[in-house]
Amino acid sequence: MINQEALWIRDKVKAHNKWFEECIPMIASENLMSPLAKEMLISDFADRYAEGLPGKRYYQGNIYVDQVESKAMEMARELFECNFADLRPISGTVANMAVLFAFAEPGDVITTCALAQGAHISTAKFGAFGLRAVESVNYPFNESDMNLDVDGTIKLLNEVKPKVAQFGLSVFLFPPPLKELQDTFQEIGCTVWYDAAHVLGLIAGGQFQDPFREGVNVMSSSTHKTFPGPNHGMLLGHNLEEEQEKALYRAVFPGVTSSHHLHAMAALAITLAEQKVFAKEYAAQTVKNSRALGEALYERGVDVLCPDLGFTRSHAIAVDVSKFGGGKTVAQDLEDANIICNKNMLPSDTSAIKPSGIRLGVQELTRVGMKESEMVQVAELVARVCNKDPTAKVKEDVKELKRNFTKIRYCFNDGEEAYRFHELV
Ligand code: DSN
Repeated sequence: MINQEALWIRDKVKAHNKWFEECIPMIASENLMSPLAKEMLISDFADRYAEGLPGKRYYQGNIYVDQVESKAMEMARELFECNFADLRPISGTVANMAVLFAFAEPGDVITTCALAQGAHISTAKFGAFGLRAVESVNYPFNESDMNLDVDGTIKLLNEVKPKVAQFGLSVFLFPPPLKELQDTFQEIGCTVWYDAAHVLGLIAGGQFQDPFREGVNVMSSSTHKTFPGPNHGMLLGHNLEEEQEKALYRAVFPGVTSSHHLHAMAALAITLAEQKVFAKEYAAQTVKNSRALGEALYERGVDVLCPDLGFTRSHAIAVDVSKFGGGKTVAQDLEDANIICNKNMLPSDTSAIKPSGIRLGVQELTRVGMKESEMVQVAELVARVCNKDPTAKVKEDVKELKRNFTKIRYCFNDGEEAYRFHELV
């Protein structure tokens, strides 16, 4: 027996699966989990509780949970070549809150980027930074190369002497110049915090930058963007003092989590095991694809930012679509053509509601096997929408292109259907 409401919900979710199979998904913060990782989400771990660290729990029943979590912590330390890992934050923002609670008191100064420069919402006064009541100060930023102004940043750091210097963006095109800032970090004795959410998979694969070898003390992250794991979070640290490690553990539990979504933690453990094998190849292809997409769009008269710098060194590109009606209009038109992306503020924008840009990420298209030649086809489809080709017509061509790219790659179940709905009844 199954009632109408349950059937209705199920049909909607199935319809979503089918729709995404026929879409070109380019939200830069999403990805597809491997089937092996997804299996963990419907395991009995989903129904259980664990509080505290493996071996020091407040509940019984965690014999296997402890083994999985300990192994996952070990794999995370190995993959990111660091000596601290905590896999309990249930999202990237929760990981960020844990860092704030561990390393800053209300009133402390934290340096960070501004939202219009691509910073994450949690760094805003109305986000997690505001909840912790820290005083945030923004770095000087060069719009032309979408990166920090090195001399200005050194000057600012010396002036405000932050307790914590925070880096990492949601429009994360180029690595921040950490090496150039390393001496200043040492001189002022600040904690260096890197929000790796967007680029975690690239770092795992040896692309973009190596934060722990460039002066970073603590890295917070979500685990489902370029790192193709579950919707979850993670903290990593290197050469922290014992008191700092304890402060992070305490901030995670009982600070900002109770139980920590054990099924997602197990899915993250599987993804770590897979990424030890596939991260290098996947990350390299992802970056090649985003640069190819930038080039092909630019050649078609679409204003991709930073042409002189090869558009990007990550999975994402930023595009100024003001001449085509602005980010809101173009993102909606693209959705009507089954191309999914988000409107995005560019540095010169003042309104988050009516921004002039869109952000395009290629990590999911790479995950289903697309390479540089397909990026040219995707660019052509995006350019046609920008130039007001009827969306219904473009949509048919989107479906045709996607038909050959519905299988998951760079994981142990290579070639299995990526958008499959697991039928239970
Ligand atoms: N807001 C997400 C993004 O799309 O970048 C990150 O949490």
